[in-house]
Amino acid sequence: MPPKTTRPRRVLFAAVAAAALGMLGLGAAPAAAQEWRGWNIHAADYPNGIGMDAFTRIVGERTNNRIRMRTFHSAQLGQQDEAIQQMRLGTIDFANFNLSPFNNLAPTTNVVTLPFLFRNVAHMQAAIDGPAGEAIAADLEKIGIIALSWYDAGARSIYTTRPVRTPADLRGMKIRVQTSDLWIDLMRNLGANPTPLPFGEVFTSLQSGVIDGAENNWPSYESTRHFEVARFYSTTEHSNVPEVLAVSAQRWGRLSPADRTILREAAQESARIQRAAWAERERVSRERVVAAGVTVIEITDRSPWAALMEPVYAKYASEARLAALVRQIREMP
Ligand code: BDP
Repeated sequence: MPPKTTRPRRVLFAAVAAAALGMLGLGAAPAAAQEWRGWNIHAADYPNGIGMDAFTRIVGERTNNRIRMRTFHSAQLGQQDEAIQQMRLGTIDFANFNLSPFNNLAPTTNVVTLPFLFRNVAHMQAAIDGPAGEAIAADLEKIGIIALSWYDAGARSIYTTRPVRTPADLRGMKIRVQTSDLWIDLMRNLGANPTPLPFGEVFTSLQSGVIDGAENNWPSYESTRHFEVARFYSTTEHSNVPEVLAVSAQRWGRLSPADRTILREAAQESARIQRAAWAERERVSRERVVAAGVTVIEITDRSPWAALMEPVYAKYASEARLAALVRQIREMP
């Protein structure tokens, strides 16, 4: 009979070997079903929630529910900056993020946040589905986030409690921005007083007068009911920053190549669904806020606004790699 100690040691060795193979992504997928937790800042019926629910459904179907995903909508797992930290730690497994809160962490995300860079949605999509997306995915991977596909987020415009027609009207107004240095400088150069705040605090801050306005696309302006307090929407369309559907590198590292392919393909399909839902919701949201009596101030000449953005480009896009990417995006047909 072998000594009693042999067996546990062999079991231990097998467990270590399996873990090592798993870490290398070489082992077979574990038999036990995995439960993945997903983060979404928006409500389930927002285009991004629709896209994420499609993603989790497709992954479940194609893995016979070996990978079971659940999205916690409406920021149930916290605000965006905390969620990014949780993704990096692996306590949140997947998420949809706007790229601006990565500005201070992943340099190339600054490029797609830059004001007045994209000519239109098609230009933004071509950039993010092409060179910009590649560069950003590489940067995000360095901080433990694996980009799988890109969502639309339309054009962002300024909305306020008093009418704003020119940058001069913004002078001294407290305008909420996302937590990003670029956004702070962007708003400061437009003449406003930038106030970084989490998305979930904007409504009460508008109500209590802590801020005089914010900036966002039509669907966010409408779905958050900010339009009930900030009644003037000026179509500055100053930024077209896209969004990412991403997975934590912690999870990704343990997936088999076949499962990675399933997730990538599901994410691409989810982006197509999100983009279609986005185009429709932009139209519907605009109609809803207009019907609710919002004053839309059409900014037809954006050149006085764009002219003020020179220092933002100088500060955030002058490093050779970033400047080259800006040039490449501008030269896209
Ligand atoms: C919305 C984005 C969301 C951001 C939010 C914001 O979809 O991810 O958190 O803007 O301004 O358009 O914070």
